[in-house]
Parts: sequence; C-alpha cells; structure tokens
Amino acid sequence: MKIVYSDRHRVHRGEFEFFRGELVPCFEKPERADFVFAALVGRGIGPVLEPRRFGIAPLERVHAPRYLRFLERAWHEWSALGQTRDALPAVWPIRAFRDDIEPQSFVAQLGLYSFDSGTPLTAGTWEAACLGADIALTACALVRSGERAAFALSRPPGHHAGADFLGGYCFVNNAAVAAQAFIDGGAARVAVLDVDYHHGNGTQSIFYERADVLFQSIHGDPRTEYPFYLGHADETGRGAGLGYNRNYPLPAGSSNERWFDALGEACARIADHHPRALVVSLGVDTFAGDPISTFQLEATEYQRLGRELAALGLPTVFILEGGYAVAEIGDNVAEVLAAFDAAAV
Ligand code: FKS
Ligand code: ZN
Repeated sequence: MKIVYSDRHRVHRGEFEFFRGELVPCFEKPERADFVFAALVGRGIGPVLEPRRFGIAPLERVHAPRYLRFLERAWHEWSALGQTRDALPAVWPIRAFRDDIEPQSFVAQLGLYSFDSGTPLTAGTWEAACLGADIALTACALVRSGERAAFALSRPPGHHAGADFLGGYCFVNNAAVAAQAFIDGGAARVAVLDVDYHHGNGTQSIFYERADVLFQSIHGDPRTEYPFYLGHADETGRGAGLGYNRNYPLPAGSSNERWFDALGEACARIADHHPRALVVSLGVDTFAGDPISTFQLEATEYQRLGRELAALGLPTVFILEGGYAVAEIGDNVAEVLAAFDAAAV
C-alpha cells in the first residue's frame, strides 16, 4: 500500500496541554509519526510518497472561511501579544453566549474556535495542519486514480475538528477533507468509518445533515470518555442526513468481542450504503497498552480489523488519528495495513 508522508509534520510540536489543573507534556508529539513511519518501512510497506499541494480550496469545502482565516493568522496574532509559549484558550462562549460576532481580541477568538484547553496552537500548527490535509488529499488522488488503498501518515490528527472549531489535538479535519474530495471528484456516496478510541465529533458534525456521506464511529462511551458531549447512540443524523450517522459507544474497558460486534454492524451498514470509497479514521489508541484509553486490542485484533475492512472491497483511504503508546503505535498501524493488503483483492 502506498504511504503518503512528509517529515515536515515536526513543525507542529506542542509543549504542554492543560490537564486537571496542571500543564502536562503533550501526548500528541512528533515521535508518534516517526514510530509509525519506522514500523511501516521496517515491514516493507510502501512505497512512501511526498504529498502534492492542493491549496486552501479543499479545506474551505468543509471548514468555515472565518475559522481558516483565524488559524492561518493565529500565531502571528498571539506573538503580537508578546507571547512565546504555545497558545491555549482560557475563555469560551458556551450556551447563552453569542458565536455569530467574531471578537477582535485574539484571546476571545481562540476561545470561540476551541472546545478544550488541551490543544496547543504553535508556530508551526497552520503549516502542519495544511500539510496533513495535503497528505490526505494526495492519498485520495492515488485511490481515485486506481490504487486499491493508500495510507495518509499525517499529524496533527483531525477527527475532533469541526467546520469552525479545534480541539482534541485537531485543527483541520483530514478525514472530512478526504471524504469531500471524493464527492467533489464525482462519487455519489462515501463512507467514513472512525475506529479511534475517541468519538469523531468533528467529522460527525460536518456531515450530520448529509445523506451522501455515511459517518460511523466506534468509541468509548462519551458518558465517561473524551470528548464527552457527543457520540451517543441516539445521534443518527438530521434532516436529509437522518439515518446516515451511526455511533457505537462502548463502555470503558469493553471486550474485543464487543468491539468486533460493533465493527461487524458498521461494515454491514457501509455495504448497504454502496459508497464509491471508504475513508478510515485510523486511531490505534484502542490498543491494550494505550496510556489514555481503556480498550484491549492487540496485534491479532489489528490484523482482523485490516481483513474485515479489506473484505468490503472498497477503494480505501486510511488516515492516522490517535494512538499514544508511542513505540507500539507503529506496529499496530502496520498490522492493520499489512493484513488489509494481504486480504485485498
Ligand atoms: C489526557 C487527556 C486526554 C484529550 C484526548 C484527545 C484524543 C485525541 C484523539 C486524536 F485522534 F484526535 F488524536 N484528553 N491528558 O486520539 O482522538
Ligand atoms: Zn483518540
């Protein structure tokens, strides 16, 4: 399987995230991508291609222009305040505040466009986020030109980012950009499957009222797991999108059997949707050894995931999302992709 990658992801390197009243070192760090890259190359998965540049137009298809303008200028505005550390928000317009007027204060803008204080915005964030989208779009282009599948090895991740908000280490929603690129390239229907431990709230909200993009997510129950405020089973879409959103929230600590029951159901719904392509938000924080999650997948389960996805027989773009047991995330991603390749026809 072709891998799209660039080592320029390193320009996004958050120092601290706010966690339980303290600044702690960021879990989402450059080494994550390095380990995935090393594991794939070590297993002979490849070749590795550099991304092409697609510019901002494909991002504007799923993100609000004012949000993208904010991201682009953010570091400049923050530095103009005399700050040298990463930007983290400290005030938010929750219910009963207005979100239709963009404040002039940068600090207020940062809160308007964020939903947590764990997603540091740094000098290189905009460049890395655009690069991540270019990686996803290059993987799409490969699949559109006949590749059975491609892997977008990018960071920062994307599935928590919505049309006009960042959070959960995410700024630009790579999976949504990819799904929209398939639609804009002529696909009538696309499916997005999110297997990261955390609910893909950003992707869900972007496609919530649409019937052309089926979104499904298997994740830790938001009653106890991040991102807490979305991802319940009764969220099935709205308006034209009713029936095109499915969540499989599983209790923290769920067995692998339960996880694969949910995957089986999700795959059956994908087949029913008859999509022209599949986008997989591939987080491997479902790993038994992950430091921030509670599922129990290991090598054999990652192989099974790869096989079951291959059995759908769809042109498939894999996009890296989470996974924090840094040394192991590479092996786990490699298991999925190698098993997919071995089973793909
Ligand atoms: C530990 C608390 C963790 C944030 C969790 C974010 C999860 C991000 C992710 C992504 F794929 F986006 F990276 N709170 N300090 O894994 O879903
Ligand atoms: Zn995650």
